[in-house]
Amino acid sequence: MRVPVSDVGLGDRAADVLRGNDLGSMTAAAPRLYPHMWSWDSGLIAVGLARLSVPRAITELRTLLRAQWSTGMIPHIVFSEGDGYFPGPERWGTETAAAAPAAVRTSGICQPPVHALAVRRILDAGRAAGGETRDQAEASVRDTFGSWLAWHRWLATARDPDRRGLVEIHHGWESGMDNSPRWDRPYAAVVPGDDLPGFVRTDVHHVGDVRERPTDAEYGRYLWIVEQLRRVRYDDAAARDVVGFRVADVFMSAILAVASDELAGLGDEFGFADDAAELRELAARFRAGVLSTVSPVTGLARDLDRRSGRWIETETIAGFAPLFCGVDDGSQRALFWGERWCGHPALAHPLPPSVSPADPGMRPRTYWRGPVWPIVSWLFGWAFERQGDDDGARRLRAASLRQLAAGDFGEYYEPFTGEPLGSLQQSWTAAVTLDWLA
Ligand code: 9WN
Repeated sequence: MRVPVSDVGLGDRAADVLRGNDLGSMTAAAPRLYPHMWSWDSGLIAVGLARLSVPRAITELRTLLRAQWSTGMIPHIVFSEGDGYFPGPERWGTETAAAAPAAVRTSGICQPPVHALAVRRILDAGRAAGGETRDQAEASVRDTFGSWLAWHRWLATARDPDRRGLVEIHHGWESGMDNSPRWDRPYAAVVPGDDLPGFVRTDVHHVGDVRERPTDAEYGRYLWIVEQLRRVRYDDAAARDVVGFRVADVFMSAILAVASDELAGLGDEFGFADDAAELRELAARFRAGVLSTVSPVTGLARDLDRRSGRWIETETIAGFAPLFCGVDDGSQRALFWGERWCGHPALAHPLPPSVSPADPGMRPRTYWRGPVWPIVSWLFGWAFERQGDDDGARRLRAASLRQLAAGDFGEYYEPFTGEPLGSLQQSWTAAVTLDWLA
């Protein structure tokens, strides 16, 4: 029995958050700020749902797959009927894209491929429950395996055309770490045209302090890229030519590597041996790609700006991509727990902030420029457990549950005070809490 008595109430509250944000067959990422389904959120939400109801977790992923494009891409937003989020479906205008689904409204870019981690978790939970639930979980793996494979293949071709083992992104939103300092230099080269249609932000109304969110100048660049992509109807090849932001994202590449291993394992079990072999090759290629980016000076992995050809030297959590995907020789693990990161003496909890607390540019309250994101801590805990580092996984779990104990389920947390920031009742924060408590 792993659940301490004091955490029982926390599990109930986390379940309430997921129920409260449930829109029927999809879960809103957050009650007000994000009233739609987001791709990587839904993967982690499904991990949490698997602890509450395996059939509901299966539904979540099926809803996401209904929005998959014919190219294999899984879009980063699947729009619900709700409104209040900008940019909404009209601004994205993906109905002109040949590959977009007809029946569902989506954005035109992607997010990190964490989904195979959820598929495995759902299968394990289904098998543990047994009976009809087990049958449903196994049938859903069999039915959806080809769709997940198509998603990974699309990333490995359209987004790694020269087979470097690094996923290229065309928008900071694709990384899931929107305004990380990783993207400052590439974004500096994105200059919105005079013909950028005007816009009114809604996000700033849903957080306590607008300074926690990206600036208006940042938003102008974000929307200019949407405009560039919309004008070429989100065609993959044309996008590479016109888009002002093209970066090889090292952390997304590491996620693709581990998720491809997960999918390969499922392929072996369900009789898709050739596909499993292809996925293992893909995992090896992206692991090698991740390793090729490590800075000899800092020991951290780097993103590569494909437009300027320059390495991006920032001290962010993404630098631990090799540790995450299991190609670390031990030095990154030491760095991770050391004083520049989780071992920094001023931290409220020994958890990895989005930017090193020792970096003078770190901004403890601003989104991806400093705060601790519980889902990031969960991803590293998941990876450590998989690598047999039970002690590392246990430390992240224990510190995270202390951080989450008040039950606000913040989107992100101030690293030095532990204050919840951004949206509260954020679905994926509640979901990973449930997984930690299971
Ligand atoms: C843009 C939903 C998403 C997360 C991202 C996070 C934030 C959106 C936004 O919210 O991004 O996609 O409007 O700020 O950065 O990781 O998936 O929770």
